[in-house]
Amino acid sequence: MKQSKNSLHKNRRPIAEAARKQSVADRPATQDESAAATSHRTGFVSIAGRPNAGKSTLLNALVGEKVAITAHQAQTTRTSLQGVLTLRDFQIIFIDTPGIHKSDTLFNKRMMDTVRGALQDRDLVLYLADATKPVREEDEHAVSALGKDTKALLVLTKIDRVDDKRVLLPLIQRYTELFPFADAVPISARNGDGLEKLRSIIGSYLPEGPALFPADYLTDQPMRFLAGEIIRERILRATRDEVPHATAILIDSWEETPRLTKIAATIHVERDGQKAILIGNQGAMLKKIGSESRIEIERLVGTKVFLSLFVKVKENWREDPTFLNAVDWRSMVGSENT
Ligand SMILES: Nc1nc2c(ncn2[C@@H]2O[C@H](COP(=O)(O)OP(=O)(O)OP(=O)(O)O)[C@@H](O)[C@H]2O)c(=O)[nH]1
Ligand SMILES: [Mg+2]
Repeated sequence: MKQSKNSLHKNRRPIAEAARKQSVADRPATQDESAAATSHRTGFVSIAGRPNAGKSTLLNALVGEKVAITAHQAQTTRTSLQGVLTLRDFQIIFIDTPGIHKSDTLFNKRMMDTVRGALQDRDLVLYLADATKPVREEDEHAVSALGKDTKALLVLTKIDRVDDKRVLLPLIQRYTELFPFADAVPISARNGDGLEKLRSIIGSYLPEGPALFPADYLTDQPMRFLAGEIIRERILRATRDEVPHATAILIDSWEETPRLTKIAATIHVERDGQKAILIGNQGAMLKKIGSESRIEIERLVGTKVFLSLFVKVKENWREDPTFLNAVDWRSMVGSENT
């Protein structure tokens, strides 16, 4: 990473500023830019794999900023999201995706639809597999999500936890029997091993073309989404078992003034017991989640933040099409009937 561990800024500019530039980014390149771009490469690269493989951690390491939340629980990422890496000779638009698993709830089925969409029409797919784990049936199932015409690299993750590197070759061979991967790269997003090599291999697969986004553009995620995800990450880290999976955050209101951002959000859970856990003894848990989230959101938006959190039980929301349809997962906003 180029900057400090807690950095939420690119070139010392808040993500907020970069995100607001989105409309500028959508403009077509001018003739001058196109002419100057003969050796420049730009492409879309999706990051896929089983839950917990290290996809979001790799995305953050590749772009050098935290654009996606991560956690030791499976199924942390719930929708596809962008992280853009701009270097002198190329721009890579990475798309992080939810982990591929056999979906049980309606909510999970929709997550898998998102993955399928994110794997189509890409210049390259990085298929991530945890190098500390043997290949199982779930891995075969996940690899089968790659379309037969997909150009994909196998990325073996977490090699900082593999003492005997001789296990990597048989793993690569096994995965290559499942899919004709164009190349295989062992990496550790934690200590940076293999990332430089990965970046340059990715670069070689990108088509020539001008940059699509300004150099400081980082992500397509709206502020509300980023704030909602920060709250969810705090919950993922503070709770266990079913609570993280049963949690959905919706931003109820967002008021900005130059020095203060007032945010109200509702944490939906499925049962009374989960609500009690989230509120905690005399409200201690909710207070902790609220204050930790507020500090991180303040870094994100660049103003003081006043954050109000509410907890609400919405029974079985993961199976409830009305609730799922009413929520826009990209902006974390629900309609009245949520
Ligand atoms: N030791 C080590 N741990 C890692 C590495 N990369 C990721 N992890 C850990 O693996 C866990 C899962 O990481 P994520 O990046 O959230 O995994 P993911 O594939 O995005 O997971 P989902 O969003 O649930 O599909 C976290 O606890 C990370 O800290 C790595 O290179 N080394
Ligand atoms: Mg993830």
